[in-house]
Amino acid sequence: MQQNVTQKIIARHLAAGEMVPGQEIALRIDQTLTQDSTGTMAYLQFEAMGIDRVRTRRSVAYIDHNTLQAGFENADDHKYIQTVAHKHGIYCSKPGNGICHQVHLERFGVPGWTLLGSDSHTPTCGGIGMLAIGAGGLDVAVAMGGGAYYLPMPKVVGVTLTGARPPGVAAKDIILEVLRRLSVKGGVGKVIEYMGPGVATLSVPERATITNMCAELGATSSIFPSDEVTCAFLRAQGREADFSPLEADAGCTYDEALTIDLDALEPLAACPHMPDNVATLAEVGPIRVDQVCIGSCTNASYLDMMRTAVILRGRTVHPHVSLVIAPGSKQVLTMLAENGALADMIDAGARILEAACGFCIGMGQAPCSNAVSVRTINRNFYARSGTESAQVYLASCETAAATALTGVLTDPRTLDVDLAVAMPERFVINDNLIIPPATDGGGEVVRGPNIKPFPVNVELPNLVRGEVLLKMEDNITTDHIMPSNAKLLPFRSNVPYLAEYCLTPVDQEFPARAKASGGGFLVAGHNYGQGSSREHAALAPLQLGIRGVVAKSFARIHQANLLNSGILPLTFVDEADYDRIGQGDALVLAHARSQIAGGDTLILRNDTADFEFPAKLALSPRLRDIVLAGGLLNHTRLSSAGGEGMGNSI
Ligand code: MIC
Ligand code: SF4
Repeated sequence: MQQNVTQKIIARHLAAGEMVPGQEIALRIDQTLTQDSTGTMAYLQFEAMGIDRVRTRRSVAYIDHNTLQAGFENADDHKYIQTVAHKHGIYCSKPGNGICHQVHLERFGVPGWTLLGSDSHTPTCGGIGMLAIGAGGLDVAVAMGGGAYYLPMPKVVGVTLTGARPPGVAAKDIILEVLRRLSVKGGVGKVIEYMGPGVATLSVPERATITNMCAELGATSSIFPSDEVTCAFLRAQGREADFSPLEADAGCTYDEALTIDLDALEPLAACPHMPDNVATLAEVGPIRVDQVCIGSCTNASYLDMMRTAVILRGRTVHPHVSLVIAPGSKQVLTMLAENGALADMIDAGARILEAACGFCIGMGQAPCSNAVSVRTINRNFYARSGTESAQVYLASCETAAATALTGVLTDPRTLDVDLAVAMPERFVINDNLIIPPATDGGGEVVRGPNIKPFPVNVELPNLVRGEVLLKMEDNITTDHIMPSNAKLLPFRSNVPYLAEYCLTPVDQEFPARAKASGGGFLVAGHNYGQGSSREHAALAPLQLGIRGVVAKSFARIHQANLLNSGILPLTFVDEADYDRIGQGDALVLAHARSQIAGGDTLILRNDTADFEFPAKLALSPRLRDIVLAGGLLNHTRLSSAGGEGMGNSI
């Protein structure tokens, strides 16, 4: 049977299940990646499994998110990650080496392989033809232990790219156009696969910009074929041996289709506060801009930086704009330093930051009150910049650089600059910040005082009862549920501390209310938990006693994280019931265990408003056992106590 690229990789890695969209499948995982802000938790969980060495083909621990080191906590976490990685067979990419997805693309990604990463933008490596999926830390820990990754078999959306982009129109504009058409929930349960003649016009890093932002579509992953362009990229990285071609079979089918005519595309921007709130620059107009930030795993490749430098060369940043630039990796930064582009940027007035996530995750560069900030990142969620009153627009490097010069949102095509930049024949290769694992069993794992035990749920009781502690609208992000900023990111290995800030962007009083009532339920609209893979967005509610979330729909990774924590993700059968539930109402799920064991539809009761309503909890038998056990860790323990090894997942 003819297969598309996604189906080919899945078929080669299928450990269980049938490739029928929506049905649970298990995938063998070749590579894993973690980053520091989700990694500490993933490695604590990996250690709890008692496995000596990772069983993947390659696992890499990156330190890139929090490199501010404003206190000992952060540096302690780095030390823990480096020592735990060394001991257990994991490569460690030290701070300064670059953003996980950029470095993985450059140095480790292999076409046709699977990659599971504890970061929602892991699909970046789809740009090199990998099936790369973001997941919670616990799922990645299981994969490091050799366990399969379970997920619903995705549908595959075929996106045909025709024509070629006009100069000044970037890969970022392609993915913004996809977001405009599909929305932030349009990709849920799907892999977005690109094809057509336009593919050959895109370099690997440009493809990676596009696959990176499938996270904003809510998609499971996104992928390009592996072709001549891929081969040239790997050759330039000194990794030609990792190349293999991978293309869709002629006549294969897709579950959905979309066509984008690149010739007709123009520069776009995502307006505050959602990545799918996309308009043309002409529609937004020349709004005054206070800050421009260029970088992140979406747009900090060599090409991105060179195009930025070409625009800035010989010019000066506008007096009322602060321009900051963070190259994506040490490789990129070295090359800019060697070819003089870094001097062009500095000369123009750019503030150069280290190769890390930085401002993208609110680690510094919070804009001034009421600022307009134009950023090349992937998320403009409310308050993510660190300034609640700021208005963040997402755009390409070309648009951002042009804007930095004029002080107003500017179409780069209006500047008289030749943007033709060639891909290098050979990248500068120096992996001296990547520490290989120990070959002799490793040394001591160093744990600083900031590392606190994480909450583990108890077996699901038969009567689940509690107050609706917060009622929320559509599209609540994990940045709402568990905010990340320079003050909170150092506490990613300290869930009790983080819980004090859980959902505070929605309601400051929530943590106190949850504690006072001993836990309860959350009620939400569509796409609850979109955004980051951080399982802290499940662990902090667990710490506060949340037993279930009743929502109109969930984002994929967050739903998996809730299940792994033993919190019930319940979906309204009749959305009208959402309107009949008020904050403060008492909800009851009676006979919870038998209801869950008995089927997909559960009956809940609103004791306060005196009515019953149905909610869906559609689970595979494996997930049902996990929920009944009170989460994946409990399930794993119970299964191993019963002599079945480390649970179904391993
Ligand atoms: C993000 O972009 O939100 C992050 C920070 O990279 C997260 C991971 C995290 O919260 O640590 C992600 O996208 O998964
Ligand atoms: Fe880092 Fe931002 Fe990319 Fe997340 S989205 S991995 S914070 S650069």
